[in-house]
This record gives sequence, structure tokens and C-alpha cells, in this order.
Amino acid sequence: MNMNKSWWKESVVYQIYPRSFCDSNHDGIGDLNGIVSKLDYLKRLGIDVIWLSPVYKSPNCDNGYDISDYMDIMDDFGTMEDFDNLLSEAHRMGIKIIMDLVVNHTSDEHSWFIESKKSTDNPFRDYYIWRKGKDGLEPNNWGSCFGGSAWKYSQETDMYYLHLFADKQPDLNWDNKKVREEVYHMMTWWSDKGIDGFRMDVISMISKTKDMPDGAVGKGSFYGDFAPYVIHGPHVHEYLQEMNREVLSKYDLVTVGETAGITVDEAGKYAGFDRSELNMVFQFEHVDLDFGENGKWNDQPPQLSALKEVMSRWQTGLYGKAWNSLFWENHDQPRIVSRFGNDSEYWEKSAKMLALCLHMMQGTPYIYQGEEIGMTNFPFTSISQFRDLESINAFRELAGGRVFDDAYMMKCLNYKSRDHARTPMQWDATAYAGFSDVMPWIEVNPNYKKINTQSQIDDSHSIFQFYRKLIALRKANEIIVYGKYELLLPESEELFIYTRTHDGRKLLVMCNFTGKTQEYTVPDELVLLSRELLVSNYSDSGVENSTMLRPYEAKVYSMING
Ligand code: TEU
Ligand code: CA
Repeated sequence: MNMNKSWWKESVVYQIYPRSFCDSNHDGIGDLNGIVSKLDYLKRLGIDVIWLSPVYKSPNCDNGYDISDYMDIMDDFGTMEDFDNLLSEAHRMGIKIIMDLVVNHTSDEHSWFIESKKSTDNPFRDYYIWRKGKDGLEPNNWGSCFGGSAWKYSQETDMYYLHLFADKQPDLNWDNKKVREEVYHMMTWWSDKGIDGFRMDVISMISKTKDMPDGAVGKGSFYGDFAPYVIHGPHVHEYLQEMNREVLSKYDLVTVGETAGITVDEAGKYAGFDRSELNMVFQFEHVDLDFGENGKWNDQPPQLSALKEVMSRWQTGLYGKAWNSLFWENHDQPRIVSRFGNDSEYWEKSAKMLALCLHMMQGTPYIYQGEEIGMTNFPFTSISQFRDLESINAFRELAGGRVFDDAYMMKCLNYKSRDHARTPMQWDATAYAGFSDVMPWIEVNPNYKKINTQSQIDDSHSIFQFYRKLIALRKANEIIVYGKYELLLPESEELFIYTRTHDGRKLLVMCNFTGKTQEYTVPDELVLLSRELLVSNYSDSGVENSTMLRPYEAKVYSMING
């Protein structure tokens, strides 16, 4: 069994969305100096690594995921000196920083694209993907992830360029060796600065098929699906192995690839211990379960049995072969306590239960800013409150009776919009939640007086302290990092129960996903083992050996095995 130890297998990562984290200079926008001012908070939580969502120069059509200069910093966030200061301050405190690498596309304001669109013989022409129109229309029927066609007409040369995301995010042509060299050069430059790794945005989409036929048109859609022609495309593994040879192998970095639409087998190719590509991937099966017949826009949570099936398949499928990443939230996902928990009566209990359920699994845990204090979804009432182009475009395209009526679309947005993750971090109970002292770029959640770091940091029963404990337990118990996972009770729609086994020890992890007391019978072979309560989200442990799990109760027993 290949269980070689690595620092990144034993680390806990904290994701920062800089725009929404902390504003240091009174403009309502989070920035790099704001992050520096909160490093001691992160140290206190106990995390090892920060993943910084993009801080590069950007016109901000997609909040920094549209980059116009990879080797400069966004004006809103500060300067390169501020970045260098953040990096050295973090390192001084023993915290690593991984950068978001967004190289499937650039901004249309990147100098490469400005050149590329000028003429068909421009030296930068082949940096992007250009096609002739078909009968006066787009080259094919593909739709973009953010609505509308995936092609945009460019009058200078009477041709169209491909953009799988917004039209201000033209896709780079990875088949052009010069593009790959530019990317490796830029990655080397950052690595030489001393950064500690990369999170690679939609890295599974960098290699497209040469032929680009029409895609299948799904229900409630006007456009065709590009997935079969761009996801895990023909040369993606070749390019990642090249990137590994040219850059990654020369430094001690951690890498995680964002790979929507991936199977366990395919993940073994990107992140297999024997592959020399990436260390791990983000898969999305568990957070895509609540898709409905119209895709993402839906308002119903998934069944627990389905969630357990997916998470368990990843736990056992990658065991010994590749490494999992563990996450509930990121900057594209709604808040987990509002999604799979209960953000009213059982807010605190269910936030802790979800944390425990995830953090006792095998893989590197990622905590998204605010998750550690149980931040909830925002109660949106009007489309004017949204800032995310995905939400705004979806409303324009689907509401008004086109696919949904306005009220139902608002319901879907209230369940799923990316903006739930992007409201300002709630630091304290003062105006604007202590994020800023002026009106922020996006509204603060009205519950900030109750939910904020200040009220939790010194309270031993808080969600913050519970996350802190889970992180500390991971550091103190090898079994949490390396133990083998096994699911019990696969069919239960109420309980998520699993074991971890390692080196003569066993953990029994028990989570009640409901607001009602549930009965659980511990299997015979575990009954007699001597057990010790490792962690629980209720202050008393209940009746010892109890078979009852109270509302949203979660606990872990540590047992000696045999
Ligand atoms: O997201 C990739 C992606 O697949 C998105 O379509 C994602 O599924 C969607 O946001 C969920 O609603 C990455 C980034 O994480 C996202 O923030 C960017 O907008 C996107 O790439 C383009 O760079
Ligand atoms: Ca600012």
C-alpha cells in the first residue's frame, strides 16, 4: 500500500476570497493588507496553508478569474510589495500560501488577447482559439458556463473566439507550445518568489478536441453541451506531465486541480501517486447531487444515502492510489449549514456535525472563509442584490417565465447562488461586521451580530473552537490522516456512520443528519472494544454506549482494535 507521508497530506487548507475577507483601506473591498491583519486569527484556528483566490491584475468581470496580467497585482488588492509582505509574514508564522492558477483562459484585456484579435497573422493569433462562422452564425452551438453562446464574434478578422466562461474570458490555446511555455515561465516566476503551491482553475478543460461539433442540447437549454469535447481532452495529461517536468518537480509545492465532471478512475490519472501530474483534485459529485432536471438551478437538497454513496466511493476508490481533497464550501458554493444542515434551530449543532463528518475522512480538508464560524446563506429578496455574473445572467436567461417564474428562480438563487459565499467575512458586531468601515461591494449578511468571529473565538463551545479542535485532532492522530475508511448503514437517510482503521486502532464516526433523535445499534464486532470519546458536538457524551443520537449529534469513538 502506497501510504508515503507528505506534508500536504497532513495539512489543513483555508481558502481566502480576498475581495470579501478584510478591507484595510476603507474602500469596501477586501485586500492583501487586510489578510495580513488576520494572520494571527488563522494561526489560532490552526490551519497550515492558505489558498488565495486570484489576486492578479484583472478587470474583474469574474472577480479576478479573468486575468489581464499574471505577474502583477489587482489595484483593488494592493501592490506586489503588499503581496511579498503577506508571503513573508505568513511564512514567518509557519503558514504556507498557494496561488490560484487560472490558465484555461485570460481576460480579453490581457495583452496577448489584444494582439491576438488584431489580425490572422499576428504573432499572438494562435494563443487563443479562433474559428470561422458557419452560415453567418457561431462555429457551433456550444453554450458558455455563464450563459449565451461560447463563441464571440470579432469584427477585426471576421472570426469567432471560444470562451467557455464569460465573453471577457477567452480560452487559451494549449496546443500552442508558446502558450505552454509562457505559463510555465510565469509559474516558475511565482515559485521562485517562494509560494507553496497552486490551485489550478478548471484545469481539466485546457485541452480541446480539434474537431468541434455541435453538442447535445439539454432540457431547458438553448445551447449545446461542450463537455465531451473539452473536459479531460486529448492532451490534458500530456500537458500536465510536461508542466510537472518543467516546473512542479523543481519545487516542493502542493497542487490541486479543479476538475468538474471527473470520475474516480479519471482522478487516478490526474492525481495518482505514480503519475507525476498533480497531488490531488477537487471533484464535485457530492456538491452536484442537488442539481435538478434543469441543472444547477434547483431548490431541493439531495438524499443522504446518495451523499454517502458518492463520498464513500471517493474515499475507497482513491485509497492507496491517489489523494482526496475534502470540502463542503468554496467561493462557488452556497453555505453548507444552510444547504445540508439547519441554519435556524440547530444552526450550531448542525454546523459542527457537518464539520466533524467531513474532517474525519481521508484527504486534505479545505475550510472556506466563514465556514469555521457557521456563516449562512444570505436572504436575497431582489436580483439587484447580486454581484455574481453567473447568478445575474441566469436570472436574465431563465426567469420571467422563460424556464422558471421569477419567484421560483429567486428560490433557486437563495439555495445555490455563488454570492452566498461572497458576502463579507463577519468579524464582529460593529457596522459592516468589522469587514470594513464603509459600505462593502456586496451586502453583509444581516445575521452578523449573532454570527461573527469575535463572539466565538473565546467561547469554548463555539463552532470556531470546534473546527480548531478537529484540526488539532488531525495533527495528533495519524489514523485521521492515513486510516482506511469503511461506510456502515449505507441505506440510512438519517445517519452517516463510518469507521477508520489504522495500526490496531479504529475510529467510529457517527453523525445524525436530522433534527430528530435517531436510534443506532452498534455492530456486534464493535460493541466489546474498549472505547473512548474523542470528540462530540454535545457537551455531555450522552449515555455511554448509547444507541441514541440526538438532533444533529456527531461524535467519534476511538477504539483499540483486537
Ligand atoms: O469554476 C469552474 C466551474 O466549473 C464553474 O462553472 C463552477 O462550476 C460554477 O462556478 C459553479 O456555479 C472556476 C472558478 O472556481 C470560478 O469561480 C470561475 O468563475 C470559473 O472557474 C472561471 O474561471
Ligand atoms: Ca480595500
